[in-house]
Amino acid sequence: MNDHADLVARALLEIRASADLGGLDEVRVRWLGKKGELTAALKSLGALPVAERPAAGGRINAAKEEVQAALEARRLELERRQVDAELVAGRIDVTLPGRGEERGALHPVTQARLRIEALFGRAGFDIAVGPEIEDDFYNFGALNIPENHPARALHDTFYFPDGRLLRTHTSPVQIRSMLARGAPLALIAPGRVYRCDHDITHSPMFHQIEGLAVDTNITFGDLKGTLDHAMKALFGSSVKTHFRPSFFPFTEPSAELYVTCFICGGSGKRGADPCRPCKQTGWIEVLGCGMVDPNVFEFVKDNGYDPKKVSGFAFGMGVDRLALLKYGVDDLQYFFQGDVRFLQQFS
Ligand code: 2NL
Repeated sequence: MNDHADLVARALLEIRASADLGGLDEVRVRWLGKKGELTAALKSLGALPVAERPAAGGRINAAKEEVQAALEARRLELERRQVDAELVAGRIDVTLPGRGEERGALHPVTQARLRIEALFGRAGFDIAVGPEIEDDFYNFGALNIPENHPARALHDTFYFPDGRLLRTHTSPVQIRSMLARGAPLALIAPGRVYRCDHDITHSPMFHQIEGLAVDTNITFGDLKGTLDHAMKALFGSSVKTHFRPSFFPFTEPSAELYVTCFICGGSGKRGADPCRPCKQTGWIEVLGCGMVDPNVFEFVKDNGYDPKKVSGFAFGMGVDRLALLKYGVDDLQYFFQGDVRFLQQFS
């Protein structure tokens, strides 16, 4: 009996001392293998008197089970240690500096949008956003563009089978804002807009910023002063602005805003060559604008926009086109390719 206790104690010592799974397996073979010491002890039972065999056999089996249990526990522990070591060795230190990964930059359209948002923000305009999938009412009806109005054809609208559509401008955001907030209000609505029109200078998705200011006694003079100030902040204090009559269903009167060409400085020439961005006119069209048509207020008048009491100005500009002009990019395609070498030029 002492013999067995001694054997088990020695086996347990060896098991605890084994430092890896290979060493542990050698211990297992030494004690429990075909020629192992405990196996040999079992085999020696035959030499005992028959009466003693069951008791001795039971003791040896108990010893064997104790050693087996210790081997199993040690195996699990060593396996866990091995996994831990592998995790430590393969751990990614996120605080290490990268290996020459190149930095991009904010997309020029994003930079232009942020600048425009900031400058109108300083003038007291809030930023409003809204859904890109719209109902006919918000995109057209409330903007004084009834069904069969020729302006609808110009918008090249993407329709869903259920009659909803991808907004063709961010004006519906302003309609929603007027319905939600009441007057007075001043906000700009930046966002993606969609038109089924795709060629070298048009993308079916582009970016627009519209602006709207409504209060009692807002005048065309407020429109001119605000936009003149905005253009100087955007393109430099030396640009001049110039308004020409235009037409939009949602504004009356309406105008196109031109700024002196910041490529040629208004001369129409670049050295001996004609200036291309302004087509030699010295002026570049940057946005459309006007006084909110009373018919638009009619649709929201229950929320504090009685057309007899309030007036407002509105404007809309294409951010992609402005960014092309401002940063002197000669091909719209670059804006949609995500090439980091292109973006790096704007960091
Ligand atoms: C353009 C012209 C414009 C507006 C957008 C607007 C919005 C409301 C009411 C009245 Cl809610 N007008 N927006 C007004 C004039 C022009 O955009 O050429 N955009 C690229």
